[in-house]
Amino acid sequence: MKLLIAIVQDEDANRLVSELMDAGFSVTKLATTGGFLRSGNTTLLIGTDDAKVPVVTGIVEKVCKARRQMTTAPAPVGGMAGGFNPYPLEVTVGGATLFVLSVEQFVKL
Ligand code: 2BA
Repeated sequence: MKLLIAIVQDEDANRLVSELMDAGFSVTKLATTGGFLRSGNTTLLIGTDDAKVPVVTGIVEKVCKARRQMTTAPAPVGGMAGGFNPYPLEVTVGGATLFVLSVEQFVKL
């Protein structure tokens, strides 16, 4: 068995959960925050058989879109004063960040 951890954009999350559930997968949805943008994203936990992992990744790939986003993440500046100043930066977020973990044991009590 595998546990897939999928970090996706909030805009894609509801449709992704619906498509996964329609395909027969169990899903847990968590509200999370990206460390770089410090803005909300969604993390899904999906436990499934090894053989079905490609089905899950296929659905994630179909639903989750890459988007460009502006940020004012703090970045280091030079000069005598040094320190951190915010400056605008454009980044491409997503489609999705996926981790696939082997599950040692799966128990429902
Ligand atoms: P954030 O950390 O908010 O990152 C959002 C986007 O900012 C990233 O998109 C990437 O394009 C950019 N970015 C992140 N760190 C950067 C840096 N040090 N310098 C320049 N640009 C940077 P994605 O790569 O698609 O990641 C989307 C979200 O997935 C991330 O949100 C984070 O919540 C999660 N994530 C991505 N890689 C991860 C990893 N290795 N471990 C844990 N979470 C991860």
